Amino acid sequence: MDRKTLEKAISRIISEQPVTDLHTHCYAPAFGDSSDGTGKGLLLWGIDELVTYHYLVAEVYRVVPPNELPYEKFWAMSKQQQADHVWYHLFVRNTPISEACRGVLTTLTKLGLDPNEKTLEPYRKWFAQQNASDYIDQVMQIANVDSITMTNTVFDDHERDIWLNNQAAGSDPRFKAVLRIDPLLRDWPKAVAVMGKLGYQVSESLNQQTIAETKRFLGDWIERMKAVYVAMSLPPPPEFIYPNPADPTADAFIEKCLLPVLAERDLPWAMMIGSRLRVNPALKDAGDMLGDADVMSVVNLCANFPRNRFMVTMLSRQNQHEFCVAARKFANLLPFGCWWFLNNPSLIDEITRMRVELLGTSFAPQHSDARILDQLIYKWDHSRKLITNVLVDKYADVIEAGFKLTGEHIMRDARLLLRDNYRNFCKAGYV
Ligand code: HDL
Ligand code: ZN
Repeated sequence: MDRKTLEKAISRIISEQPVTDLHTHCYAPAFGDSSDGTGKGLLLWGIDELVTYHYLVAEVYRVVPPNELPYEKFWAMSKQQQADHVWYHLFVRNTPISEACRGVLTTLTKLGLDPNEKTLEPYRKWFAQQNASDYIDQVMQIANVDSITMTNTVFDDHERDIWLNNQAAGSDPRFKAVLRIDPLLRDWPKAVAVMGKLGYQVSESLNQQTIAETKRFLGDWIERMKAVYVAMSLPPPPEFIYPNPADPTADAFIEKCLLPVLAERDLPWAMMIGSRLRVNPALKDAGDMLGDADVMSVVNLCANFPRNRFMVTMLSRQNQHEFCVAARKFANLLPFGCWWFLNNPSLIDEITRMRVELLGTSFAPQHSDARILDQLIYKWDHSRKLITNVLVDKYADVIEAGFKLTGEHIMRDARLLLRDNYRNFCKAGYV
């Protein structure tokens, strides 16, 4: 097979393979949406949300610094005014060449719109004619996504109330739920207070009763959400290491509460490690930073808890090689995605190449991390192209080594990489 034929075959197969998006911040319409006028809808979509994505807020503050536009003034603007500010400064006054800007261009183009408008009005007119649920179908079809995995933050009062009061919350077949529980390791006192408010007999000391009641809390919410996995975003050391002699409560929570509940229910723990939150609090969600994770902490967990499964992504480029080698040692470790600040072409290419060379096809190369529904379109368009480029080179290498590659091989690998490695690792959630 000559290289041109190979490239065309791989590109077609990768674009035709539906992807199961294993980590997003998108929500089903039952959670309310940004067009419903309440200002509390959790499903964000449309041009004003797309253009005020927190990545773009960070970037617009690089060209219009806070001494020109104080943060509080920006946050006091309406969503439309914020979007107009971002559009002018990042897409008109400057070239929209960053990955987050390029993403908006790709999304608009694939929706059949011209991304060269000088104002957002033409886009607002188009989006005003869409409705949330139909638009979800349209976006999933363009992005070729067969299932969207949510991030359901049980410690967020507004979202928790929706789960407790709205039967429809978990019923949209296009979405799967994930129990997201960061405070249980990042802010134990807050987690105890919330569980106590919900009627669980817990205290800050992790005694037998607190262990039992915390396990009941986890079980109840896994059940209520039909969670396909349980997730946490975790800080770099010294805050998160395992074991952590400086924080016996954290170790006890992991060993006596979380991992036993997950093993009983045969669900993975998704650990997203390296997020250093709010280094610039005035930027809100745009104010987070990264730090190197401690890979040996993941090794210790995989080795000490062979009945548990760990889906892991690390935020620092520095961790990626050691992390890949760790995955070679433990079948209960599934590396996934090029997360957040790694979700850029140069790094996706480097990391995916490294993973294929060390892990073959036994990993999940990407998730979208989409916060705004429309982003599914660009995040998957860009990543499919990058995964294709890596596979073209790697398949060409094995053909040169004498392997007789066929279309069936490529289709099998595409299905594993974009869908089944993740679904098979979750098991129960995708039977
Ligand atoms: O904690 C997470 O899941 C991260 O993905 C954060 O939501 C982050 O702010 C983000 O949106 N990354 O893309
Ligand atoms: Zn995320």
